[in-house]
Amino acid sequence: MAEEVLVALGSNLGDRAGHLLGAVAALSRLEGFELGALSPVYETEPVGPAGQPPYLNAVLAGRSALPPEALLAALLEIERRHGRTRGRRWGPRTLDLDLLDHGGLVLERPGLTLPHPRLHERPFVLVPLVDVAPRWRHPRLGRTAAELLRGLDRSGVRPRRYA
Ligand code: A4P
Ligand code: MG
Repeated sequence: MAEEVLVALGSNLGDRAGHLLGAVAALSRLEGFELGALSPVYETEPVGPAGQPPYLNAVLAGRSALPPEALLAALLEIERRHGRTRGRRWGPRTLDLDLLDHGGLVLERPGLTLPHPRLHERPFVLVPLVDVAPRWRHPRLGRTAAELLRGLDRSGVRPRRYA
């Protein structure tokens, strides 16, 4: 049975929008995955080591017949095809795909923690999460993304405007 899943997308190197859209296209072709809503793309100040370029971030909702480990393996493979190399923790990257939630599962295994362990403290994840899943609740904390955002500084997360 397919589960509702949420995937966070981030890029701060190269053709950032191209990497995000390439990931969405790759997921649309993934057997056992059905594309749902895609949030707007936000330009966000980097969290982590100083001196990195700004990120583009978005969140994608979908349904997955793949178990969480298999979906994560597919996400890592898509990252790899987009030239992702693993350097510094939280360092710059062409494409970062994080599995935020998989059907409300709570688990901690080597290589996979669900829900994503840092999502509740990151405005660059929570702002687009409100867009695609306003009724979603954090499986451990029981709060919606909008509730989790209260008290966090979201000034570093800006919708891209071209006017
Ligand atoms: N892993 C475990 N659980 C998960 C999960 N739920 N989803 C493991 C995805 N991966 C999960 O990740 C390291 C390992 O985490 C993976 O191999 C997987 O087995 P990684 O992507 O190689 O390392 P990372 O991304 O450098 O570290 P980490 O801790 O995942 O960083 P984050 O939390 O992803 O943060 N600032 C802005 N503005 N926007 C961003 O998108 N991203 C980061 C990275 C830092 N600063 C940012 C942004
Ligand atoms: Mg990651």
